[in-house]
Amino acid sequence: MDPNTDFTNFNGSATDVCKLILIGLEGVGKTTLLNKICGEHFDTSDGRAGCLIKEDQKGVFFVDEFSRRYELNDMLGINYKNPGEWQKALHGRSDVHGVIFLISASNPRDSALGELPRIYEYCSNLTIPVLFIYRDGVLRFTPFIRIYAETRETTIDDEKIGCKISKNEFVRYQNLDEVKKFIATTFESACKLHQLLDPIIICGQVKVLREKNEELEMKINELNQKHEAELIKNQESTKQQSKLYDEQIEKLNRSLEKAASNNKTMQERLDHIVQKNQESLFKISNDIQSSINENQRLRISLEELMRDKQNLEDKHLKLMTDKKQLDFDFHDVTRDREQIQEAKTKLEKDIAELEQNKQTLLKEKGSLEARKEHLERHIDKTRLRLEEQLNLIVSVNHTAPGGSKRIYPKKYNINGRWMWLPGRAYNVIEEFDKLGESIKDVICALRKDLHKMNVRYDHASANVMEEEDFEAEPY
Ligand SMILES: Nc1nc2c(ncn2[C@@H]2O[C@H](COP(=O)(O)OP(=O)(O)OP(=O)(O)O)[C@@H](O)[C@H]2O)c(=O)[nH]1
Ligand SMILES: [Mg+2]
Repeated sequence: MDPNTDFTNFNGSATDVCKLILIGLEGVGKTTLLNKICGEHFDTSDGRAGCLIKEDQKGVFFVDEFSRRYELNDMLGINYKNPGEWQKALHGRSDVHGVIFLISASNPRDSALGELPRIYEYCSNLTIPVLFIYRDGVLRFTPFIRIYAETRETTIDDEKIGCKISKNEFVRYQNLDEVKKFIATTFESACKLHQLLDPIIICGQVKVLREKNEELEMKINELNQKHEAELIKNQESTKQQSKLYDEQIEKLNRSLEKAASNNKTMQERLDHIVQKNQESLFKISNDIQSSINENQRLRISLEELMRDKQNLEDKHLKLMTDKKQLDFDFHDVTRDREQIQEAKTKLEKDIAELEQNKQTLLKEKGSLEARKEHLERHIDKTRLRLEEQLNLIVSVNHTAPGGSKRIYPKKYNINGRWMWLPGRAYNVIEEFDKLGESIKDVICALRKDLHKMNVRYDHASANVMEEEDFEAEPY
């Protein structure tokens, strides 16, 4: 990239752009110059036919040490057969800082272009700078710079004449940097022209304008003379006027003296009023002082009231907190009460049930006790009967020595004493013991039943003991 088209290094103000118009004959190389200077790639013509120009065809470049950016605006080539056409290009342009003419001074078409002197005259009348860049040859128009192009000779087929022709083809510019710097120097401090004037009108009217200018100067002289005469006249009338003013001033002084004496009287009255005012002011200030005192007192009592209010508010807040807590407690108590009520109802129901069970059990107990008593009585009876029979048997068979039967005594424990019994009696006793054992079993079973009933009754009423514990107890 050309360093002059790399704007990353540009240190000038972005808004400070110098707009330049590039004009010249068709095919003179305007677009080529713009492309090379600004690093653009707009279409160029082949030098014979006018190239169609894009709208707003322009490029920007800058030069080191120059703070501005330079904008080159390409223009449609001027057709030498069409004199005055170039003015269309310039007419109506605004925001332009300067004009660059690219000229091929050795081209015979330039001499045919009668416009060039007129353009030059037009430019001399412009307030913006103009620069002529000569592609080749030099004419008398200044300021100018020569630009040198490197070319090579090529042959091309010319379709019109149907044969090959040789042509100098453009390769590059040799002194492009020098040209750029020259452009930058020329337009360094150029100011904007807001509206380019119509060059034809300007050129044709220069003479007329000069004549008009002379006429105007003569008129100005006449007006000056007239003005001087009027000035003298005015001075005299001013003198008379000043005399009149003096008289009026004297009159005013007299009325001023009168006003001064009036003022004195007024001053006395004013003093009187001031004195009165001071008295009432003193009174008012006393009132104000007492009001201030009263106010002070009220403020103190207000502060006390505020403190009381604050205390009350604190208490109120505390009471509200307590109330809230009590509300919570009340809610809990109500809930507990309901639960207790429910439990109580359940317990009452259980008690009623237990009472019913108790009655049933008491009934069962009564009948079992009756049965037990009956059985005990029966046992006692049976035992007595058996003991009687035993005594009988013992008294019959326990005979003295020398009896007919031999009795084999056996030991038998009666009431803690060991006694000798005959064998038969022993068999009876064995039978008796067996009976006693079976009766004992029956009584034990009855006792167990009774005990169970007692336990069930106690458990149902007092809910203290478990049924299994009683079963484990020995009888
Ligand atoms: N020999 C030579 N040829 C040049 C030079 N500058 C441009 N050319 C050639 O002239 C031809 C026309 O160039 P352009 O840049 O299109 O000219 P232009 O003034 O823009 O033309 P229009 O837009 O038609 O008015 C091109 O073929 C360029 O290569 C130069 O300095 N010397
Ligand atoms: Mg062009």
